[in-house]
Amino acid sequence: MTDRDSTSEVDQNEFVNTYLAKNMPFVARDCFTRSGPLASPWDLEPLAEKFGAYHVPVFDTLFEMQRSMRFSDYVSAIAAERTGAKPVSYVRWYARQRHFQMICADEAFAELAESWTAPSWVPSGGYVFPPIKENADPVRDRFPAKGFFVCAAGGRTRLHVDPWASDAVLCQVTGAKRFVMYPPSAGEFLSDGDAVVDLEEPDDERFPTWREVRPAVDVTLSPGDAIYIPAGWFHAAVALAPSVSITWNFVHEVNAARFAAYLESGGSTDATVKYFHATHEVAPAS
Ligand SMILES: O=C(O)CCC(=O)C(=O)O
Ligand SMILES: [Fe+2]
Repeated sequence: MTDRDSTSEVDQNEFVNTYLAKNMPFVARDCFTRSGPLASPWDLEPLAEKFGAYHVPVFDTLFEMQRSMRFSDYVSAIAAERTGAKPVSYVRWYARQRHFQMICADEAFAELAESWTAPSWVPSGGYVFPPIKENADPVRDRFPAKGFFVCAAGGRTRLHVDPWASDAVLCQVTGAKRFVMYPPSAGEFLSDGDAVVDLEEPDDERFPTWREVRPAVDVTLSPGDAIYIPAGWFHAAVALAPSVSITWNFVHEVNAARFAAYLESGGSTDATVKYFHATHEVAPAS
């Protein structure tokens, strides 16, 4: 990445043509606004006050849900962790992205709609997944894997590639987070086809060549920063302080062919793909 790839002076056209279309990562500093309960940079308490009674899903260091707990209990557990108690894992509180989903963050997102804005370089239309042609806004529209991610310092997401041949944006709201990315071409070193190496607890026997590649991106995100994660890129994150991020996935029409190939190779039966196709059906003309 060059310095140019680490500014916020990029408009939607440039983002689409220089980064999205070329599958190149992008870090933007101080590029979205927070207010209300999302504004206090090092503090989860205002969020816990507002949403403490909600049950939120708690995950391992990847996408395996372990249990649910009251958000207030989770925030208390994080506070205890600062004083050395047993570590708790990672809250991934997703908006609805499938028909059968026990816990949804939709109400919380609706209540926080005035508390943040998406970065201005985020396209306001032209999506094929979800199929929103214009006036798209990640603040109020549903997107696949749109969620609040909350964890203590040390909370992390292991190295992985996102599903749906989709891109992602992650906005860092609270606390610092280290973010590492490798290009798709590093896959033969990092993955055996089934699993991907865990950078913190590597299995050198199973992944003997993983040390032969270096991350193309290794950045610390601060509150107000955002990162674009292109499809197929391996990425991992670790919180350096108690952390809140907002993230979502999407496919823009410049990458429609790639998404069509994904659908053809079996993706059309995916529960999230089916959900977004069903919920965006255009009403018949009257
Ligand atoms: O911020 C993180 O923990 C990583 C987010 C991510 O990569 C994902 O949810 O797919
Ligand atoms: Fe991811």
